[in-house]
Amino acid sequence: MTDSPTPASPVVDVLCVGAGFSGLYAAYQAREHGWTFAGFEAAADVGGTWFLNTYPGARCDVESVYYSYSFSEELQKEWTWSERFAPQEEILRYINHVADRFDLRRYFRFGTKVVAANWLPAEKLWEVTLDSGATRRGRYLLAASGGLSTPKDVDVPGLENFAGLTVSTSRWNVSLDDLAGKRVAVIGTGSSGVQCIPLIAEVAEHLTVFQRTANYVFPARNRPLPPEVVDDIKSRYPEIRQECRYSPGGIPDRPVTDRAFDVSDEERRRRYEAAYERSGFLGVGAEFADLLFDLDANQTAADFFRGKIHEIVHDDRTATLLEPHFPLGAKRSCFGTGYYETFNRPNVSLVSLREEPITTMTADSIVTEAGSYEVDAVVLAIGFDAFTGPLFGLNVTAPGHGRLQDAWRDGVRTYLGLLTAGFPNFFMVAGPQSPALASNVVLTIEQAVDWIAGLITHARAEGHEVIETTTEGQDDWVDITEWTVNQTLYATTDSWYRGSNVAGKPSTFMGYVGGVGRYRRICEEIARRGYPGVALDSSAVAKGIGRIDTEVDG
Ligand code: NA7
Repeated sequence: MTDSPTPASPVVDVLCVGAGFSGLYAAYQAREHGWTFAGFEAAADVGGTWFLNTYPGARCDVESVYYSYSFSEELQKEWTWSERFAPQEEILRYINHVADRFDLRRYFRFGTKVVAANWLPAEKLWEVTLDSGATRRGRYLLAASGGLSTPKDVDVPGLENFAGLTVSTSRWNVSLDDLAGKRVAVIGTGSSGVQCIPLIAEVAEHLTVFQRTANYVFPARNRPLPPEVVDDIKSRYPEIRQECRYSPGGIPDRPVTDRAFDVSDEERRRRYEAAYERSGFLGVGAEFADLLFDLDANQTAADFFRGKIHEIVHDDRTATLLEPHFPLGAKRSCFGTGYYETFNRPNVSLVSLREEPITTMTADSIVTEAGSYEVDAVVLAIGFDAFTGPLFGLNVTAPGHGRLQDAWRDGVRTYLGLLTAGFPNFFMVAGPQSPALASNVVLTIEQAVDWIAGLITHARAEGHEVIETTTEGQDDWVDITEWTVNQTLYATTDSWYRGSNVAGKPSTFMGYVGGVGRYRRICEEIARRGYPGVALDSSAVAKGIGRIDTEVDG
């Protein structure tokens, strides 16, 4: 494997965008397969989302012992996570450790943005254009650009009038001290807002939280990991990882078969209390088998949760405004530390943008339909242009199909979330319509890279240069993802899962929610059958995917 172009061999096997969890593992696998690899990363170093999201309190919501690579037994033995949910700094340290441990940094050029990618049909090559104007060519193009890496365009009215400090959680470039003693506004109450709000409240003179949609914020119950727990997990890692790979969410499952109304009100309440104490993705929202499928069942969990807010928050009106009003779990729940308790502080107030939308801002205030709030600093925690934002930013273009954003004008269309019709030899790692959004994404990334490497190996072994999905194969996968999500309450709720957080974005559900294990079995079966729905040099074993078991893993 070579790490940089030479005049004699300018074409690499794999061109890759991004040096986060996906890109690093892709570089590792490329080397294992003996393929040349050239990676490009816009940021100054490895880490992807964990390099950029450095806001106070940034922390993963998947437990650290699972949110980590499983490909190397030595790596999982030697790395020790310190807390149940790892903070951003520790995850970034881990990613740096992996890059050094496996000597992967050398395959990437940092501070280098890919601004265009063009398929050259005659040469059967991709050519990427870098922000320097230079170009590179390669046989396969891998988008390892992440799902939540492109911030949503700022759509807060009048922000350009504001003269104070403005900072975004997704591009944090100040210190908490810069907010000390100031009147601070936080706009947005998704995971990012929920994590930074309690810490900002501790230093601000006054914090005003501007909430549009109240979310479910479970107590994370983060804690240090005792050495004996870590030792036990390390001694069983291979079996734990195997269980995760075939689980619904990519973390060890806690199977339940009974439904919410199978038990008495008292029993249900007792079970929710225990689940609330346990917390995590296998907490209240996973306590009964029908909670994500049946609105009435879900309502019992949502009611329980709303009661908890009122137990914590002293002011009744504030507690009522904090109540979420969509099915629990239908968009990603948040896990916070002291979130609702923060609203009991005398220096914190809540503004509901449902009651009083922002109309504009002045040099020193946020003006709503009901009044004006003087602030010195505004923290934007307004989220991301999920999945398609990073992909469209690459301006991936294939003759006859235009740019990816043209091909997906009416919505995302993929084959397994990994390929898309009309764009040969182009692969997405943990892309839209993969299980990425509803999974422990590190596992999903490993599985995607492994499957793509398997397909490339298969094609090369058969002497084929061009790999693409058929339209029929892609249509089948889109049908499967839509059928799957329509079984669930995910289909009922607006969120970045559906693209509804970005104005004008077509509403397509961005993930496959049938379960990580189910998806893996589907991918394995497709590979075993010789890749139906994939054409190699224009010939396919079957144009469509064919019959496949698509039940939803609960
Ligand atoms: P999210 O979850 O998309 O949250 C963004 C929040 O910002 C959410 O409360 C939005 O309200 C709010 N928002 C967005 N635009 C505006 C405007 N213009 N005015 C007021 N409020 C606004 O992003 P996060 O970064 O918190 O989390 C993303 C993922 O990262 C998370 O799911 C985890 O997987 C990790 P809305 O709900 O749209 O009404």
